Amino acid sequence: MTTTASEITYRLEQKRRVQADFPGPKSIALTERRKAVVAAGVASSVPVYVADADGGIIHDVDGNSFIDLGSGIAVTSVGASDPAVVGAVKEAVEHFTHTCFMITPYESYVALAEQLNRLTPGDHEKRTVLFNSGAEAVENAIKVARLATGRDAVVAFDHAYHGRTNLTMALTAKAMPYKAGPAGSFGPFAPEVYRVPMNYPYREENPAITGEEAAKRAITMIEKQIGGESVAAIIIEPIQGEGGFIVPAEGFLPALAGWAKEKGIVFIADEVQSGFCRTGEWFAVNHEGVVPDIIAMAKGIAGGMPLSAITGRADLLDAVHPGGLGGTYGGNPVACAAALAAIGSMEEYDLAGRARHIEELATGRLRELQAKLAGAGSAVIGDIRGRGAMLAIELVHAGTKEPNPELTRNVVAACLNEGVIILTCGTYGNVIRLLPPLVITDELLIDGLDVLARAIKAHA
Ligand code: PLZ
Repeated sequence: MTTTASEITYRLEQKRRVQADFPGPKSIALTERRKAVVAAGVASSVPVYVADADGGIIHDVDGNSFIDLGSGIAVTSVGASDPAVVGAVKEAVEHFTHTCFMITPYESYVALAEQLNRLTPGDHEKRTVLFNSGAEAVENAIKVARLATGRDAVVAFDHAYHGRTNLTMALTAKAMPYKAGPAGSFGPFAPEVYRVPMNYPYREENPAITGEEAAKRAITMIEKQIGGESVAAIIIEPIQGEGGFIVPAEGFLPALAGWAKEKGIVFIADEVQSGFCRTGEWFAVNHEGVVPDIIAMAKGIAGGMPLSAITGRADLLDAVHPGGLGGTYGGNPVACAAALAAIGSMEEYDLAGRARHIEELATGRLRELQAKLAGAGSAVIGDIRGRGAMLAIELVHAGTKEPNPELTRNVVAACLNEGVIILTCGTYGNVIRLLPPLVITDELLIDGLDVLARAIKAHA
């Protein structure tokens, strides 16, 4: 099994190097240009502009190099310029950039559907449809579930994130910034969306609640407030992403999926963030042997090229009439070629194994830090959780469970100053998330984690 990235070759030197005064002049000039033309609603968390990226490193236009612990939000699992992906893209683009699969189809779409049907959990007959973004995949999973069941209601969870389009905003739990802001709301939102409690072990009122009990709590609410026979779909992120890398207790997902099956409800796993080796398995549901009826995928699927997919039970997907699903760009041939190559790299380098190695390496250090801080009377690390290379640290006010978003912001800023890009998440804005490219070297990861540890100690 591959547990080091030593077989992977890198184009850029895998080293962090930042000047004291970044952003440099080129990035500052680009920020000025941008202000005049790009809408303010699109914000960037790092004030530098990218020139190049490879492995675990991002170079900016002024010659700084940063350790990437975010992968462009869990996208560049195989790196941002994996030679196999780059080669496949070049090869594809020299032949045709687009023809539209709904008009003149091509092989790479079919080949990718074969791969996704093979890799997704379950050995039942499956069908796949390709799209462009995570939100589009989620929307289409719900379209299919509603048409196939003839039911309207869709159940989503507390802390859920499913996208920024109208239906996916409705499915998303957090108002600011996704659904509303100081200037108003993006609503009205899509109807027939219901929200039930998630199992958030760290923040459960009864910390002893089991996964089964937490599932029962959600199921009872669905039965009382909607009625099981009115529900088309239950959609859930097996590990919640934007909501805080929340891993439900063992038994929660299987109990929900089992009940959905009994009631003829389509169980949709939104694996947009957790899929494609990120959690140490091809999909996060695999950790508990859960087989979703439909699985929504994007992000890590195509080495950075925009592509998303739904794969699910053939009887559900084929219930939709010809012409009922599609889109101009869905399954673009260049993106399909990239996905086939990215999947090839994941297999060749055993990136699921690599994700498990990252978990081992990182959680050991983080737990040590947690204990050290607690011993010194500043227990600000409330929780360390996650699977594989989808790991989180929940920061609190010392000795309490009160969220500490200020500390979180300070730590992220301190890391950036040292040349380490770290993302946050969480309903309360107090979760540091680690999503390194799976091809990151141990040395670079350790360097990044050391910077993070120093930042937490300094600001705790
Ligand atoms: N489902 C589980 O994580 C995207 C978005 C961040 P798109 N998450 C990052 C932001 O501020 O926009 C995501 C996800 C899950 C769906 C989506 C949506 O995927 O490709 O961004 O549409």
